[in-house]
Amino acid sequence: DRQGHRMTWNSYHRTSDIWGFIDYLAQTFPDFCKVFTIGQTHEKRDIKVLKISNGKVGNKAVWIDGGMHAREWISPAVVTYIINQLVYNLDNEPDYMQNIDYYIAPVMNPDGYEYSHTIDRIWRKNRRPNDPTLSGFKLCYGTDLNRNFGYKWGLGGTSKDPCDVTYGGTRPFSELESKAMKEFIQGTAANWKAYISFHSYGQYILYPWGYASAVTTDYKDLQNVAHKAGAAIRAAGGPTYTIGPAASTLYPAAGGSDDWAKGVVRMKYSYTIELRDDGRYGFVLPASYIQVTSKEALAAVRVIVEAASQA
Ligand code: ING
Ligand code: ZN
Repeated sequence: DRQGHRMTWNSYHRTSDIWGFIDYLAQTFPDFCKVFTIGQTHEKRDIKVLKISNGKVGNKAVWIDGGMHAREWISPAVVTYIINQLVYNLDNEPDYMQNIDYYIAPVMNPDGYEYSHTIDRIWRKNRRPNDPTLSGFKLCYGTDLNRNFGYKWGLGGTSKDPCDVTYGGTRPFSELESKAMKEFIQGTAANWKAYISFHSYGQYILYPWGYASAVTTDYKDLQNVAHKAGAAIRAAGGPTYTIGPAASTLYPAAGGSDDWAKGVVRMKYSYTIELRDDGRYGFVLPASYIQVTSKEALAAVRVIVEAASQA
């Protein structure tokens, strides 16, 4: 194909197209883009992170991920759109956007994502088989990666039954995907200032804590930036996103990646953004919404990155 990759933002793409896209960027712009294969899944798929950086010493670092939950297809689509904008249009972005080291993982759960394309459209978890003795000798697959991170793991909103959709795993970072992410983030000498995880659906901007109804000591900063991001989404033509601490705004859920990013890594601006829609289509959002949803998400990212650049 003429572009050297198969990515578009008019349809939902499989993992192979997404890896092909970021591999192409790293090959084409080697001074600016680098792909890290941070691990492999149970089904032996790569887990990849794209670093985008102008190489300036002193850049702050921002992590963005998508596709932690298989069925939330809008998330990898939006994250790849953001990658495309950062690589091809960074000159037209404000200075604070240019002087950042971005680490972007568009598909954190490739086994689940592929399964949702081929077998079960509403699959959420990864695809590792669980120990049947934990569930009355019934063989059930998958751990909820967003319950498997190691900060207040196993508290509210997480199931101990391997057959449930919110099964948190046998221990923190029991899963290859969450472990790969943890080890990469903690093993990279970056000046982490922001964490953004894209999920769907419901149109929320959530910040810690998710494990229980409590707030961080600096929650006012996170709340202010979230409100600015919400205003930027509306200014971009988007709907109103509901803003607040995750547990009290949506529901309690321990072991989330944003709680770990905040509580352990100390990334100051840690958010989970629930993209479109409000429930009309839910997880099965038509691909015709990719571009509008991506534009508003990018507007929110700009606000969070600006805050990160000043943190
Ligand atoms: N929602 C998130 C979930 O993992 C969430 C919401 C995130 C709650 C972080 C608490 C903390 O359940 C979706 N759609 O996955
Ligand atoms: Zn999700």
